[in-house]
Amino acid sequence: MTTSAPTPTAPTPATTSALQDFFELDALYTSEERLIRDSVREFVRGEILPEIGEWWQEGRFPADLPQKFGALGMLGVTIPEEYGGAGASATAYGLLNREIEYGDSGMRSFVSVQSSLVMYPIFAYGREALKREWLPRLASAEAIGCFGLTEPDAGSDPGNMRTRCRRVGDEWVLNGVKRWITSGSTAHVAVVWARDESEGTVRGFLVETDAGGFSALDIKTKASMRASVTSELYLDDVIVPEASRLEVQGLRGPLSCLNQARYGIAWGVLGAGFACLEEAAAYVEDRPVFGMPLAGKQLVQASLADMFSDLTKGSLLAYHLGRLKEQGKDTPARVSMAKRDNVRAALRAARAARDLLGGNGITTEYGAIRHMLNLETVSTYEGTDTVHTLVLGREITGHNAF
Ligand code: TGC
Ligand code: FAD
Repeated sequence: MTTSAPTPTAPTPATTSALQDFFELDALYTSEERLIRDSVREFVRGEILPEIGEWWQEGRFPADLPQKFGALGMLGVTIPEEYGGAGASATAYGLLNREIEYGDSGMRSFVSVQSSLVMYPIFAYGREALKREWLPRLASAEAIGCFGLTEPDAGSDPGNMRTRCRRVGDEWVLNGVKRWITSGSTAHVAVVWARDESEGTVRGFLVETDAGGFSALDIKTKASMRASVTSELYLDDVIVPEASRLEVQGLRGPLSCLNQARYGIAWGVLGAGFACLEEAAAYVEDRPVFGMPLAGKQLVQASLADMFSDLTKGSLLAYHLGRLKEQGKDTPARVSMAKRDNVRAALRAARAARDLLGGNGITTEYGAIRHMLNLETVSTYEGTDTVHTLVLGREITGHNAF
């Protein structure tokens, strides 16, 4: 009897995990990283996907979601266990973001802000008592946080902020307006960045939102990120104790927080992109056109192939950046490249999927247009596409072209 090479199996449509893991990254994750990913995946499939179209149409972020995220251990996953976090790796945080954004970018926004923009600065720059008081409550979502950097006239250029702080004895007085603040009106605490009136430097504060003179108003006219709370914050002679001042000075403070959140976004958007690719691949298989499934048409396959390649390359980039981050090598320019290019890849995938779904693609019964519109925000926040392009330009040339 002669032996022969194994017969190749007939081509079948790729399964979910095959599409998302074409280069076998799965084998490189630790068992803890896989566990975190799988538990978030199950939660998103069971609790987010069946409802998200309706929440998005209604412009609603359900009030009980934060506690569910907290109970699952999704908030502040990289913060040490003694402060209520899971002490998990940067890669675990990335995978978590990818899974939650498979559901919706607004859900990931909540997690990003709570973890990277509120818990991280408290952990990195807060005094011990502040960490002990707030981090466990933020991890369980007993307390919700927001991050106030952007202002009506200072977005890409936060150095132009108008919000001011003034020291009076053992307290600080804050005045100003912050705009486009995720979770603003639902937050119990706000990380607020303000310029010191006497020293000129930028300082950060943890402001309790029930303090006198603090108020928040939601922005209701969004055609993007509809299942996410976005607010304007008003600070009118708000008094903050010195103990709630973060121990960092200059723009380095807020920008170091953005470096954490942008890293998470570089992973997160892959979830939205893969959701679009999978939806489009399933749809074209079932959709008859000119006597055959759309899936049999060359131009349709070309569109799917571009999405697949873009998202796979983005996955390799995110994975490698995660391992670099675990060694402290997540330089701002590396993070800028990953944020910019992975958002571009996800947006291209969402637009292509929207197109392949034809008329059905404009309804929220499918995910493509919701992801596409959400990703327009993701392209703008945490540094616009242009800001990250100029960061990379500066890295190459040494010239600051902002
Ligand atoms: P520049 O002179 O370059 O830097 C000032 C200081 O900051 C340091 N630095 C960073 N540190 C850590 N991470 C980064 N990514 C950093 N980028 C800069 C820098 O080393 C320097 O430190 P030092 O100690 O020498 O003083 O500052 P610049 O004024 O020229 O501005 C540079 C620019 C344009 C890149 C920066 O302003 C910028 O990133 N602008 C975009 C602003 C932005 O991204 N805003 C986001 C607001 S938050 C948000 O969108 C949340 S969305 C939440 C959600 O729902 O998910
Ligand atoms: P601008 O800075 O005015 O930019 C307008 C245009 O000019 C853009 O195309 C930009 O790329 C371009 N541009 C800017 N500079 C240059 C240049 N030098 N050369 C060429 N072109 C340039 N902020 C927070 O602080 N906390 C939050 O929680 C938060 N959440 C958000 C949630 C949502 C839904 C949105 C939409 C925004 C959120 N933001 C938040 C604000 C976000 O970070 C800003 O919108 C973003 O940084 C851009 O600022 P801007 O809107 O003022 O636009």
